[in-house]
Amino acid sequence: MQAEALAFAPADALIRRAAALIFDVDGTLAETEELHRRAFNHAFARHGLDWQWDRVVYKDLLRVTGGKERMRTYHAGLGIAPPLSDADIAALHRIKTAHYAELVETGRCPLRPGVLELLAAAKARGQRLAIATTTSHGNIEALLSQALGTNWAAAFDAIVAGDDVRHKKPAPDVYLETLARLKLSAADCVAIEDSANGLISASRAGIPVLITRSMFFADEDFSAARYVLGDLSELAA
Ligand code: XBP
Ligand code: MG
Repeated sequence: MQAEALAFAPADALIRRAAALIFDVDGTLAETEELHRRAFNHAFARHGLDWQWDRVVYKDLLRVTGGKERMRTYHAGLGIAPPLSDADIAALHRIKTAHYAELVETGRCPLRPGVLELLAAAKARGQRLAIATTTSHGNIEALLSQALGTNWAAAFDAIVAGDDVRHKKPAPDVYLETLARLKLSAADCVAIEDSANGLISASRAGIPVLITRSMFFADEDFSAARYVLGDLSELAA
């Protein structure tokens, strides 16, 4: 076996012996955050706000999970006006989500390298698949119906989104709910993530984590993860 393959052999073993693979969505299945960022800016312009989140600002704001929470945090940081009402935030998020779906539906957000192959290999091994994400069911549908076809959900035994739980990542809620729906113990699963918040969330649920570095989190400290890969194509074919 080549030296680089040996370097990932343990990651392969962790993946292959899991009863279930639990996938994060944004940044893990696909590099969606750049489209989210553009969708936020579209919503701000449509709402008459002169906010424009460039990649530097957005990278910092990604420490806040949840689009609505992210906008509220940004506005609070401006400290220049009364806080946006919940109705304003909800209206902005509806515009943003609709535009995000349009961007995804143009096919501009393919699955990351190795994702399709791992999904197929896991199914072939009889492993179960699940999703544990902060984003909404609508955003998951837009992305995966485009990438996997309209029947994409049939491949997953549990799909838990941000609005299904009280507390978003880094709280463990979304992973605990996924384990409950799978009726599996944390040690029998592997979480595949791309962010520090996702790593903390899955770790608090007791689930071993494999990180794939994504566009906005390329330089994060993932020392608490079991393994860190560039992307899933580094796993054995
Ligand atoms: C990433 C998030 C989401 C997205 C934006 O979720 O934190 O908030 O950035 O989507 P994950 P929404 O990595 O857990 O998939 O605007 O729908 O929140
Ligand atoms: Mg993510």
